[in-house]
Amino acid sequence: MIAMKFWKMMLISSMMLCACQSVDSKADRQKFRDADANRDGKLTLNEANRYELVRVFASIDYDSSGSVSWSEAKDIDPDFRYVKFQQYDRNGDGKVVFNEFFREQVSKGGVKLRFDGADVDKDGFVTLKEADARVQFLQSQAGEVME
Ligand SMILES: [Ca+2]
Ligand SMILES: [Ca+2]
Ligand SMILES: [Ca+2]
Repeated sequence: MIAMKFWKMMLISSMMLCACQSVDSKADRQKFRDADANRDGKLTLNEANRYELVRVFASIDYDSSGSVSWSEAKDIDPDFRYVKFQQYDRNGDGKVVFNEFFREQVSKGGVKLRFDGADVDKDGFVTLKEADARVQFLQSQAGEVME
């Protein structure tokens, strides 16, 4: 198993605002539609957080039990501290359920930085057009890095 830093999962996960892994803009558009929960053609930070964090959570919850145990967290990041796990586990039952994970991540900003980066006109929404532009920008950056 690949050891990944717990908090880096956020950066690695492939959302349309990231596009680090994906160079398929069709797939990115599908992700945008999936993330747009109320189908109004634009994403709020809350929609972006929910969409991305559901995926991150699912990738940490290896046995698909609906919660992340201490051993699952430890598998992903051997350096992950128990005190941090306790921060996530608000009710102290030894399991981190999605709502606990979500609250903790959002309290740290969630995907806010990337969201703000994509929200070019700063109206609090990321439109498909803005998401497309962001993907193209990131692809051009990735191209430069590879040269
Ligand atoms: Ca689990
Ligand atoms: Ca718990
Ligand atoms: Ca906008």
